[in-house]
Amino acid sequence: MLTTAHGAQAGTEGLNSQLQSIPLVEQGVPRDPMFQQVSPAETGVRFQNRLKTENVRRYLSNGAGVTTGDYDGDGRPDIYLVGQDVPNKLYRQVAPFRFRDVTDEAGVSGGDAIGAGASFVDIDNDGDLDIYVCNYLTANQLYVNDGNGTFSEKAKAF
Ligand SMILES: [Ca+2]
Ligand SMILES: [Ca+2]
Ligand SMILES: [Ca+2]
Repeated sequence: MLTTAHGAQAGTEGLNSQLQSIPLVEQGVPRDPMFQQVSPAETGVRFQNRLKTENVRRYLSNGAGVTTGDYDGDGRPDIYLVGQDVPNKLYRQVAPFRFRDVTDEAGVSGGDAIGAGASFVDIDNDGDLDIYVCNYLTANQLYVNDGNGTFSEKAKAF
């Protein structure tokens, strides 16, 4: 027996006749996975955020980061990966799901900074994506897109 807010009592048999049981997932039917793992050999992305063991307790919990965006305007998203004890990497997508490491020619490695995160953003509103990098213990970096495959670090200027 159930009691309503008004104090009236209702039999559970009456409620049961109004309830329906609907399964959330059809059981026994395999579903297509939403994601598929693609190997570094296929993509060309070989980045690893390897930590020095002496630094594990200092900033392991901070993590690093990744951002994606089409910095060169060719219609294919590119990837910028942040390293803590390793240089950051910019991978340009040169063909569908094929990437090339263009970090050095683009000038966006982050140097010795301990990276903590990054975002693609058009900070100067000129139509191309720039890269803002957050660092641990050192100043953040702002790589402004020169429009020719290279970037200039201009955090102080902004
Ligand atoms: Ca691109
Ligand atoms: Ca820009
Ligand atoms: Ca620009």
